[in-house]
Amino acid sequence: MRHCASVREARQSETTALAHGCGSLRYRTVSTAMSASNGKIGDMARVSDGSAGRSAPRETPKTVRKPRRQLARGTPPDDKLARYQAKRDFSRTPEPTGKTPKMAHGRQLRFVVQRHRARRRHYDLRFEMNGILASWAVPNGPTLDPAAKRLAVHVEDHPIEYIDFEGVIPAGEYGGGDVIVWDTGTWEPYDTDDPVEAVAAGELHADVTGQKLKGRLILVRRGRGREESHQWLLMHKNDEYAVSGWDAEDYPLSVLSGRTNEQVKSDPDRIWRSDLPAAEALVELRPRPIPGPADAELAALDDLGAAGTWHVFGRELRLTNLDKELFPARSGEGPVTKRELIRYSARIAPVILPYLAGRPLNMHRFPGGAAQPGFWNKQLPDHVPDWLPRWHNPEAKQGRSTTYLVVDEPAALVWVANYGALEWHPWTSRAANQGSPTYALIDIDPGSATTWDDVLVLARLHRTALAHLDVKAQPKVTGRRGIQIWIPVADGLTYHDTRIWVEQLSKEIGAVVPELISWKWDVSERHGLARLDYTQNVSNKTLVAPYSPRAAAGAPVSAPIEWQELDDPALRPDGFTIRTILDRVAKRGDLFRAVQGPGQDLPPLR
Ligand SMILES: [Mn+2]
Repeated sequence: MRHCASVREARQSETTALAHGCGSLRYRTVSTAMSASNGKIGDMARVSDGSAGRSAPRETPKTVRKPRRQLARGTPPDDKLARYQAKRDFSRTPEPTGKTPKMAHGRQLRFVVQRHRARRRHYDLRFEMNGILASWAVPNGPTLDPAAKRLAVHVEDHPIEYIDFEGVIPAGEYGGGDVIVWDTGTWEPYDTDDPVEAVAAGELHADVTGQKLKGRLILVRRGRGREESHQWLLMHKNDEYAVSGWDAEDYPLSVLSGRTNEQVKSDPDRIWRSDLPAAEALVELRPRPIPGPADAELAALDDLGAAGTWHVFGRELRLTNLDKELFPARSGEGPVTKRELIRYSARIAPVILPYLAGRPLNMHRFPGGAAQPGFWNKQLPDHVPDWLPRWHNPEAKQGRSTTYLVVDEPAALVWVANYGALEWHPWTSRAANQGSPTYALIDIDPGSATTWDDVLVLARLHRTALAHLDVKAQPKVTGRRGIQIWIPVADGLTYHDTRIWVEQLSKEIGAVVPELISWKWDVSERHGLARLDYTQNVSNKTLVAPYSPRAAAGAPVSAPIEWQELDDPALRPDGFTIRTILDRVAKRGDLFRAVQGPGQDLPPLR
């Protein structure tokens, strides 16, 4: 075992210096690791200093040279940025347009801090400059504490594609471990127009505007004149943003997802293949989250009169009756207006879209508000905006709905809210494969005599059974009186398969508590008992989407819960509303995300 004394080794990579505690890994420089990967990440290294020789294995640590202004060869960073931006285009979210001279392509420069757990936990502080990410690994994390001096190991420049990476790097690859975006925002170099030069000279002052970090960070290479040194100190100026004793470990959640490293590790959205070229390294395991509406867009909605045109998510929507009270008040609260519903639809869109995209939507409309009777609207009318995504059902029978709305983009959900659809019911199957459900549905449907405690008993029995069967499933309260459980199922199962399986499970559970359950179809024959409604597992039958409002006083929502919340005496089936659920999502993430995960074969029940 060698020690970490040499700068060379500290410099090799974050993997060796930090993740592997400097001793256990065979000698392996970043550049050899990169060149071993087809030399293609070497492109990134070349970009970092404009030198052509960087893709070759290096025996010595990076010598900091004065960078060339022109890149001799390799992929120009402009192209990389363009590719990156092209990848983001689908979200239709306009980028902020800064006007300062220190911008990349009309944008302000970005920075990111990634909390990275490899062999050892550390924080990677990265500043966008000259098309790459200049990077430091900070074992104890950046701080707002003006008295603190943090060791910051200057590591290889990273490709710009990495700037919003959150996920897992496979074990055995460079940086293997889990990564969250711990903080991100914009930055400006202070007292220089040439941050690359400042880094080369060993001192960078950066004014950062992140969600956690604010104010001026100061990075200084240790030992002036020792250009070989990769050990820097990171400090925070004693400015208006300084906070004594501030510790990064007290703020462990991702600013992207609200998740911890542990949560990301156990259920990642993305993988970064360090062994592939930067442009190919990102492997999306789930659809990429869509950015929510900008503050300015929300303010514009607030500023509209009773009707008007709202520009949001890159679309133009004609909104009407914005001050109409759609949901009666709950005690102690005001009624919920249509404007508030529309605002909610825009803000929840990034969270709910994975459950709606690609699926025909049955809309439960209440144009007169939740206090009036509603009706189902499946057929999309002809007079709607051309851009609304839709699906024509090739198997529609005579006289049935032929054209369905498909909420493939967030603006479509805003349209739905403006259309008076208070409840959103996506199909269990995707339009592209309408015979194959992606979920099996369990619907604990309380009768008039069923108490909330009875519902909880039934839900806990399902929890026990599903855990015993090793079937991954997620519960949600309905926003009315019940609980539903969604089970992601493997491709190729039919509605017949899911219906039979859920029926068998329901019958087994019902046999444990026969006093709570009726199997009668007719409500009048159920004597107020609950029903376990496996018949929802059929084409064009739907359950309300997670996060959908319900047409009831106070605008309750169908809220995903964790299994252990079934034991929480404070849990209520309609306890979350469009006024409270966004805070819950911000704090705890999307608790229904397991349903988006890989489907399962349903095990035999007997
Ligand atoms: Mn790292």
